[in-house]
Amino acid sequence: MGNLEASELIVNPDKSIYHLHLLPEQIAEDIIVVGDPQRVEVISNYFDKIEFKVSNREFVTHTGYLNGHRISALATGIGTDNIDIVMNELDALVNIDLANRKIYENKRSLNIIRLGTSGALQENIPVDSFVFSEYGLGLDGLLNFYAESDKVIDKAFTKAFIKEMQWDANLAKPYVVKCSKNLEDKIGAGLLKGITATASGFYGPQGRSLRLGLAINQLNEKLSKFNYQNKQITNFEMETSAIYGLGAMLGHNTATVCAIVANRYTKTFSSDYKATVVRLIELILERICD
Ligand code: R1P
Ligand code: URA
Repeated sequence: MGNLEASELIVNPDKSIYHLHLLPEQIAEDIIVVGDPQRVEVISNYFDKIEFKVSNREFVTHTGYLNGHRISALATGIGTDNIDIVMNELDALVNIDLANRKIYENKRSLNIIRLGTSGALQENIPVDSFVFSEYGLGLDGLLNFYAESDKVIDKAFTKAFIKEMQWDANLAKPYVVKCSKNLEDKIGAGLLKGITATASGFYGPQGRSLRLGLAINQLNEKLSKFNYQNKQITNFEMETSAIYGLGAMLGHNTATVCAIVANRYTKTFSSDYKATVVRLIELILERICD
């Protein structure tokens, strides 16, 4: 295999990777990813020692130690377009020799755990509760750009969803990818589990209408009624399907746990969602680092 060209693998003059601005030694094997850049400091405030703080654009990374366990917290910003950057560049940091522009023969796997905020689609999932994403249901279309997506998408599940929902052909083709079993076992115990729908926007793509009308009739009602092998679509957010899909294709372990800040059925929003996010961070840090 030839060297990766300058326009394809972009390395900054300081030898860091293009958007994340990170060097390979600046990330841990266990990485918590969050949408909100300010959440990174909320997480790293729990670290006993901080080794690196790096930021570029919305991509803020803090790496340090908690209970002797090396860990990174990294902000992805919002959306699967950002996840495409984050997952490919994290993978490049561990699986590509950036100096020689060559893919290493022996590949490394990262544990990538998303802690997000999310809107519940079911009446019985209250605000301020937590949901573990057993599956990511991509309504964003990102994975369809990759040849290897065929190997990681749950095709029967995806087909059933498209058929039952009578999915509009003008929208991106949906895809379903499962979380990693080892991370589900490590951090998912006792949590409500479900299918997380990843949307390509916060408003129209999640059935929200402020001044603009919606093209898809009763999207949320239909999603909440969908059932596949006794599994329901529990919640909406904007990153998980791409994290699961790219992680599976690149050989990394992935899982998402969300703090439910809105309930779309009861039309409620948390009165203090940041406190709920803090509780989620404490729970998951304990499960990763103890
Ligand atoms: C929308 O408000 C953002 O919040 C959710 C969505 O996925 C989207 O990124 O996650 P974060 O709280 O991690 O950003
Ligand atoms: N994040 C989302 O993407 N949707 C919500 O309803 C709440 C948080």
